[in-house]
Amino acid sequence: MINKALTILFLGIFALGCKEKSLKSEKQTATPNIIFIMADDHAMQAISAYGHPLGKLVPTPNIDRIAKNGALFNNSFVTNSICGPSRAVILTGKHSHINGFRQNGDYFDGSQPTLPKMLRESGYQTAIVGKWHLHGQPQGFDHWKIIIDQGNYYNPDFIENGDTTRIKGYATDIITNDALDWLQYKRNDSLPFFLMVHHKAPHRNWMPALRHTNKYDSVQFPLPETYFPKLKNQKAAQEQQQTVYMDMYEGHDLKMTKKFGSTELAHNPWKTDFERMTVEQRKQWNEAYLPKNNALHKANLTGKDLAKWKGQRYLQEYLGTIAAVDEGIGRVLDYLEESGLNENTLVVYTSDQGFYLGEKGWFDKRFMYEESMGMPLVMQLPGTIESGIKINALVQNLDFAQTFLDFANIPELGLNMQGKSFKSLLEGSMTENDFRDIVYYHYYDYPAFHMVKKHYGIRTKRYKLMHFYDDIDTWEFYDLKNDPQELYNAYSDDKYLEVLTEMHKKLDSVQEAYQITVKEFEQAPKKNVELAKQNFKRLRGYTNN
Ligand code: SGN
Ligand code: CA
Repeated sequence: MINKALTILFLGIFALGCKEKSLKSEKQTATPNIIFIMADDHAMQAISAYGHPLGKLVPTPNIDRIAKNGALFNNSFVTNSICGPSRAVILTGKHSHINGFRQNGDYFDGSQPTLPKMLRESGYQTAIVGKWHLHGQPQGFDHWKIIIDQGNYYNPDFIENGDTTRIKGYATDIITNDALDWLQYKRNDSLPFFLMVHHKAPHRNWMPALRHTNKYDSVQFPLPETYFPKLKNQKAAQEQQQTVYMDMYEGHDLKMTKKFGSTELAHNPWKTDFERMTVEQRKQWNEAYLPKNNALHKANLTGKDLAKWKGQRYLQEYLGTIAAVDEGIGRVLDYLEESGLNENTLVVYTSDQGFYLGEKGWFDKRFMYEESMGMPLVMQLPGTIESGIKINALVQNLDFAQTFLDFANIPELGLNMQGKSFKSLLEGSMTENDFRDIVYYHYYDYPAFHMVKKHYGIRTKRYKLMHFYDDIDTWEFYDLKNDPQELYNAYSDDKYLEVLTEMHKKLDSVQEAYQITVKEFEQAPKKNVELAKQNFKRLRGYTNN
């Protein structure tokens, strides 16, 4: 009798669950929903769909799934390769000097018009979960739950509508859970939605989930040919402080320990997530790292061998951290497919900028060189975007807002923005050559971490012109066809005189079109160079000099 009652109850609950699901799948809206998933510092080289040898070694099946279902962009670029500024450009569709957020630490003026506000006013439900990094509270969102500043990987604090709570678990998983929770239970399913899912991962100091801490221990990664570069005529590149074997903190970043048998980290100037971990989490972490760190102590590496080892450890940590991002994307895609939402949802995956995985010996971003100016970008919308297409047109994060407004059938709201909708490229109604032939870039965050000097420049399909204007006043010019690794600064090469003259003209006209005035170069607050240098001390280690 009791058994029968339980069975009926169970079937009832099951039926209710199914009913809710089928109800949701019936509610398709005329304008597509938009899910914008963005990681922090995810390099294209680390995504298998891009075909780079590294990506092929450590597949990202779920990001690739989006590329297979839809489009992969080969030439997607950031306007200013640093976190907060990239996010501000995405929200406003305006360059940093217009939206006012030029460098990390600036304050985002949330009262200005933004993409989420426009979508919301036009009937979309809007939400953001994860990294914000613009200071101040998000505006224009019906729901927001964000990590504080850079946040933490383990047991991070989240602010939800003003209240701060520490949530036990791993940041990437929590952010994925929050996104799914909002999609499944919290949104009003009679409205189209715009959901931004902003992962913290794989930002420095690259802490993989406990289930992934040993994932790549036995993989031998190919280090880039340029891992030990001999740089010439590239003054800013020669003076940066983001070289893996010179500038990474051995404890904090590489999780190296002080001595054999110890779990105490080597150089570790800041608080780590270890202090936030539970006893059990810490135990599992130590079990994963102690044997591999002991092996390093035993090997007693020095010089170039140690530098190479650091490159391997960096990639193990970085790629291990990405594994959970890819799994999370898989969970979101599965839910969309199961619920039927898939048919009418534009799914976007990107990163706030690119990243160096040992090219030129580096980590981090900031430079206008290809690895950090490039952004991975894949998008799917069944029925609208043909599956498996590759787009080579020059697009930028500056274009996202207008593209999404276009998909939402309100392109007129983007009239004051500075990008261009690339919806027609996705639909196949515009050819690449008709889209755009120059992109503009401007980086301001100097002096700061990694000491990359301020610069601006333009990139066409083949050439790149850069000006480090503030400190060293140096020009660089690259022919990307003949020198894809950007090692030969051809600015003084007579062979390019004609092209260079053209490039200078283009640069002037682009700066004029984007309303960049001479005053702009004095705008960014001048910080104290000496102080910044002191804050970022170089470490011992292998040097190229
Ligand atoms: C932190 C990092 C830097 C990084 C900046 C900006 N150091 O300061 O390496 O360049 O963030 O990154 S860390 O050891 O504290 O992580 S950004 O993606 O937020 O712009
Ligand atoms: Ca970033």
